[in-house]
Amino acid sequence: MQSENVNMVELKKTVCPLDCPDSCGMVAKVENGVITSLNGDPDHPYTNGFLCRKMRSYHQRVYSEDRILHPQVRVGKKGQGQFARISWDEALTLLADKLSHVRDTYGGEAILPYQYAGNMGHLNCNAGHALYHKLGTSRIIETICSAAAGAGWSMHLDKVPGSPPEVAEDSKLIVAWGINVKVTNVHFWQYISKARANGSKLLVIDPYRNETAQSADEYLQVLPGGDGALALGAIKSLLERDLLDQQMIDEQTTDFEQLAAYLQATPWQEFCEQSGLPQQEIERIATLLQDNPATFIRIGIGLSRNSRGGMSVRAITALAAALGLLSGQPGQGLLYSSKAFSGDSARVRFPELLEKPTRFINMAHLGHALTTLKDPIRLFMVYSCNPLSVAPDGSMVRQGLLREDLFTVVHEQVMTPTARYADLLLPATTFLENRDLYTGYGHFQLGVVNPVVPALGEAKSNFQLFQELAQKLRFTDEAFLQSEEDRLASYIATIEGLPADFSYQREKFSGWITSTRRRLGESVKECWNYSYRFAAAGEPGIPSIPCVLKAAEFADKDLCSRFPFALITPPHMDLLNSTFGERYPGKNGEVLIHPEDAAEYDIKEGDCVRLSNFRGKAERVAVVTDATQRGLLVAPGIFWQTDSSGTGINDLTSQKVTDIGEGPTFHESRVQIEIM
Ligand SMILES: Nc1nc2c(c(=O)[nH]1)N[C@H]1C(S)=C(S)[C@@H](COP(=O)(O)OP(=O)(O)OC[C@H]3O[C@@H](n4cnc5c(=O)[nH]c(N)nc54)[C@H](O)[C@@H]3O)O[C@H]1N2
Ligand SMILES: Nc1nc2c(c(=O)[nH]1)N[C@H]1C(S)=C(S)[C@@H](COP(=O)(O)OP(=O)(O)OC[C@H]3O[C@@H](n4cnc5c(=O)[nH]c(N)nc54)[C@H](O)[C@@H]3O)O[C@H]1N2
Ligand code: SF4
Ligand SMILES: [Mo]
Repeated sequence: MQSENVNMVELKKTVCPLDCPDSCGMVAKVENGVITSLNGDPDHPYTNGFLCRKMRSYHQRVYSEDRILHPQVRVGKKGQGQFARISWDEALTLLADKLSHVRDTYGGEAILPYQYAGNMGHLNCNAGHALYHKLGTSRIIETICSAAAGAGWSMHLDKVPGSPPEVAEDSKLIVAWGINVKVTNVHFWQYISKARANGSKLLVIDPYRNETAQSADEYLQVLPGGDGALALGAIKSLLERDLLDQQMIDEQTTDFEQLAAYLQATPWQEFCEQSGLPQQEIERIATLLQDNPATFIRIGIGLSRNSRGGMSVRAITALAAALGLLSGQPGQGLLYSSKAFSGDSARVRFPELLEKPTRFINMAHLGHALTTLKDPIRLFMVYSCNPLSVAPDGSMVRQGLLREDLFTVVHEQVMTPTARYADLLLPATTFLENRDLYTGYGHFQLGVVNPVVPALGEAKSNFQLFQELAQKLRFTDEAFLQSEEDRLASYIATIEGLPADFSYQREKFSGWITSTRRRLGESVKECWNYSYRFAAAGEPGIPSIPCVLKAAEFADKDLCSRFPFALITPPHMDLLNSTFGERYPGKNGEVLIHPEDAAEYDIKEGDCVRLSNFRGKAERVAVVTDATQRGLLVAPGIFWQTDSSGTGINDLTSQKVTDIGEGPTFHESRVQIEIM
């Protein structure tokens, strides 16, 4: 911490807590106890002084009238958002009684905790698990974001960390594959810029010409879900032309011959049909990659949010391995997630408190869990998450939240669409009021921060809430007696990736720790003693080698004839998933439609349109553009459900899951479109 005038103005360091690969270092200016500005930390090696525009004004959110600052109980009908203030003691007593009652009457599994990464701090993100384990609640499988991509990566690369992003600075070709760097990973752009200043090219592979593609040297328009076919087609092309380095493959990988046999035996037609690209185009991309040994592939999570998502990631890692991009030469890289640090999650989640195993519920199946699940959920407890907006099949989630026999608890900062359905609403702190530990998944830095300002109103951090609730329930296990410092110290002691001389001392710690798991100038084989495996033993029914798959909902003839458009729902520049939705009241967002489709449906730029399918409907404003392809609608951003429409984009998405990892398929819905 630096100080200019100790009593009046302070500059305090913190870290952005949002679910974003950049995990920025920030500097908050505090004047007379009030935060007056937020900037990127110039000392942070990845942030380099720059913050995205969403976060530069976050302090306004902290002090805004939208903040929930006191515990409240519902007084109106479910979903109306009418509440009456109560004290914390009343709130904790009510909640402790409800939890005990539900557990004693229906069993612990009738309680469903639901949290995600509204706050990525290790302390607060995992704050509820100890209590849930102790109560024997149902447990969620945390699939909603990267389960498919993660499963795809680990099938072939196990725990191998991604390449450091700064390696891309020396690349000659950077591939942004299913990632909208300019929107979702803005700090990676600095390396792209530097590389391009030295003659490097940027290739974007995406179903629509997103913000990043518009600034790229080359854009390749793939069919949604067609990436596996493209990546495998590229290997096939190199194989057929005998352009692969067999010696490198023998030294650094295993089982290539199995993949080669499959590729040789499979006709080109399959690769072309599924990717939507002619053979010559796939061959041209293969040649481009082969001609640029210094290639860095940045894999996004976007390409994994469909029925073939895990396979797409698998196939791209296979292409990278076949090209020798795991060799560690300058500019060579493959990054999906940095996996820079890994700690023992038991130190923050305490699975040992669970007396006997309890049922798991996939986050993607929330609609089902709240409506038709046998042995129903009676108490639903949400924190760091806005499931009514972000979970797939939103109309089923809403039906569940309307159940009179469901008691819903929401711990929130602002009145989200989910919070409006709470029976008990609890005020949450923001990261600027918290102490926590953050590690990024797009870079290799770790930071521990103190609160920048004290908690506003009666807001409590997740950690504080659950510790106090445990006290109310008279739980005396060590986990519930720990202070923030106890838990942080216990967890940090298990983190891999910290320098050997690192010591955690609360008062002295500030700044950034760079992971020792950063691979520079070494191959994956040399660094991790790991050979890339082209064939991996997966679950039953999962092919061991990457292969071409056909789509599920997108190719369902029954659905295609009723719902002629494919829909993908990628992120928006000004939102972070649904966070910041309160800044855009009444806004439904836009939908991109190709000019020829628009002409056929007589849709003009700016028309209000209704997208619908058998799950539900959502309203958007039409943008007529050839940035998208024929037959594909693109609806960026999870804007909050508006009072007028009552629905959001996830009313259209399905509870179907990905090929591996059980992830949601946010980018694979069939819909129809009409003018309103
Ligand atoms: N501004 C902003 N930043 C964010 C977020 C946000 O909401 N807003 N969300 C954050 C979170 S939680 C996450 S997980 C990350 C996600 O960020 P990304 O990894 O970028 O993933 P997505 O955002 O789902 O989609 C990125 C791109 O994938 C494309 N895509 C969709 N389907 C396919 C496909 O089948 N193939 C290919 N090649 N491309 C496809 C989309 O069109 C989009 O351009 O971003 C984080 N950062
Ligand atoms: N259609 C579609 N749906 C998607 C996606 C998509 O691309 N398309 N992306 C998916 C992805 S990748 C993700 S990760 C999920 C994310 O979904 P969520 O995890 O729900 O993330 P957010 O929408 O950012 O909402 C987080 C909420 O937590 C609150 N919050 C923040 N910090 C704290 C805290 O410390 N304590 C408490 N109690 N609350 C806090 C915020 O105010 C905010 O309302 O959405 C998924 N949904
Ligand atoms: S949302 Fe991402 S880019 Fe923006 S400040 Fe946070 S970590 Fe940085
Ligand atoms: Mo995510």
